[in-house]
Formats: sequence, structure tokens, C-alpha cells
Amino acid sequence: MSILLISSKSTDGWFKAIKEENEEIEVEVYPDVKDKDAIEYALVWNHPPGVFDEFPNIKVISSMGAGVDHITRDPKLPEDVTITRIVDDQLAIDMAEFVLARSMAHLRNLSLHQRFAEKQEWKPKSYKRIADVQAGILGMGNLGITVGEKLADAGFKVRGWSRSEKHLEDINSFAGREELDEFLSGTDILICLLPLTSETEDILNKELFQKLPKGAFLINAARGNHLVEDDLLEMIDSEHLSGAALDVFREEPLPEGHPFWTHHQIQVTPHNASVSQPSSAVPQVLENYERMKNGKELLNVVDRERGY
Ligand code: NDP
Ligand code: OXD
Repeated sequence: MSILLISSKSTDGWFKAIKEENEEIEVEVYPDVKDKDAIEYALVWNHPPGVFDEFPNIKVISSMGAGVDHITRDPKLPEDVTITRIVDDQLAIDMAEFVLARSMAHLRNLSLHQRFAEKQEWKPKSYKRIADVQAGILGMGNLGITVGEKLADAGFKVRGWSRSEKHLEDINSFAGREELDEFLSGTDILICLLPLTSETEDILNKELFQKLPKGAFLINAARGNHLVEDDLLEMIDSEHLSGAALDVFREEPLPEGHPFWTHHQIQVTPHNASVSQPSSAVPQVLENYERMKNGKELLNVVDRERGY
């Protein structure tokens, strides 16, 4: 029995971290797999669709990250396989620090002042205060809750929207489509931390943006396919939205010449708001590997019906 690694990025860190944790475990790296029948457990990131046809005994597919849309979008995903994902405190803390940094940069007009400075222009611009701003988080899961707590600690008023109602100190909870409009109407900084599913795809669209107060700002650190790109550009250009910080894109890397690269009110980061660290994630991966071998219930299992 062995663990298979498949990734569009380097797998060296994962290989090393697994071996450091337990050097006896056999690890195979796709495509150089010696014994395909021995693979029951795969740890993957952006695998080639249909690849699991090569592994007749696959039982568990674990995402190398928190999101699983890169797995569920495979039309040839085996029916009876269990999907798991990474749920990690450090990943949530990193995301919270990213969102706090982006929120502060927005309130203090930091990218605008950077542009002025590059032209040696001395132009003080009025700024907003944390205490006067409502941050609204779409998706109050592992990441959303930690982000909400961090923003509330920093003094923001925080509200969160999810499928089910949450009871959290200092965070106002809104749930379901019926409470979405009310949630949006009081949100000055909208932070998207939803999983990408058939229900959430394209959710960041013109109709939704129009329900935000004028001047609202978007932070999308979830997935590019949540956002209808032309709607964002239209809403910024018509001055309904004041701008956006985007970490994720429909096409990654963001193609050369894409209008987001040069738009003055859009800040781009290369999908690194929060990156799973193999050393931090491998213990839960190996715990699940052991559980699978012993026929026990796995941790952080994805509900295939809901898609997250
Ligand atoms: P979770 O599964 O823990 O949380 C998802 C949240 O979204 C839950 O609160 C869930 O509601 C809510 N939700 C899902 N579907 C709906 C819906 N249709 N309507 C309303 N609420 C909904 O995910 P994580 O917090 O761990 O991760 C979120 C996403 O962040 C990942 O899927 C990934 O795409 C992205 N990500 C991005 C990174 C980056 O670097 N940019 C890094 C890591 C993750 P409920 O609580 O009721 O179930
Ligand atoms: C993840 C990501 O899903 O890095 O973990 O986007």
C-alpha cells in the first residue's frame, strides 16, 4: 500500500514532510508510479482529469489544500471514493492576516498613495477608520470564522453569511439566500471565503454588488469562478464599488494583458493569501491514511452532495 502524490506544482515538500513524519510509508509521485494497483490513497492538487482511471483501487482522494473544487470538477471522478481536505489553524491564521492587511490598505488608500509617491506627488487623501466600517464575510467556515475574529479583534464591526446560522461572539450571523440582501446592505468590505460549488459559482455579480452600499470594496480570496469579472469592472468604473483586492482568478496565472493587472482600483496577488504548509498539514493526512487502513471514519470529509 502506498500514498500517491499528484500535483501541478512541485510535490517535493509533501514528499519530504511525509517521510519526516514516517519514513516507512511508501510514497509514489505521479506519473512515475511503480505499482498502480497498490494505490489506495492520493494526495492531490489540480490533477489531470480522468487520471484516477489508472488507479483501480483508489479509496481516498485528499486535497493538498482547503478547497476541493479542483477534485470535484473532474467528470471522471470515481463514484465511491471519499474526498477529504485540509482543515488547518495555520491556514486560517494566514488568511486572516491577509484579509486584515488588505482591509487596512483599503481604508488607508495605500495603493493610491504608492502611485502618487512614484510620481513624487504630495496629495493627502482622506481615510476611513476601522470603527466606522462593517466587514461582511461570505462563508463562515474554517477560514471565515478565524478571519471574522481577527477583524473583530482589530475593531471592525463584523457580519458573516453562511448556509447555516452561526452563534459567535462579536460577529453578526446571517444565513441562507433569504438573509443575503440584509447582510449585503450593511457590508462596506465584502470578503469572499466561500467554497466553489454549483450554488456559489458566479455569486459575485452585478446584482449582488448593487445590494452593497455605494463605495463598498471587495476582497476575493476564495476562487476566481465566484466572480463575474466584467460585472466587477463595470461596478468599479461606475463608482458603485471603490475597488477590489483579488487573490484568485478564473485563469491562473492571470494572463498577460488582463485588465485586472493594470486597473488602478484593483490589487492583484498570485493566489497566495494562505498556502497549505506540508509540515503543518501532513499529520492530518497521515492520520487519515491510518484510519483508511484500519477501516475507521476519516477526518475532514467532504460532502459530495453539497460540494464542500
Ligand atoms: P469551509 O468548508 O470550512 O467553509 C465554507 C463556508 O461557506 C461555510 O460556512 C458554509 O456554510 C459556507 N457556504 C458554502 N456554500 C454556501 C452556500 N451555498 N450559501 C451560503 N454559505 C455557503 O471552507 P474553508 O473556510 O476551509 O475554505 C473556504 C475556501 O477558501 C476554500 O474552498 C478555498 O476555495 C478558499 N481558499 C483560498 C485560499 C487562498 O490562498 N486564496 C487558501 C485556502 C482556501 P455552513 O457553515 O453553513 O456549511
Ligand atoms: C486552498 C487554496 O484551497 O490554496 O487551500 O486555495
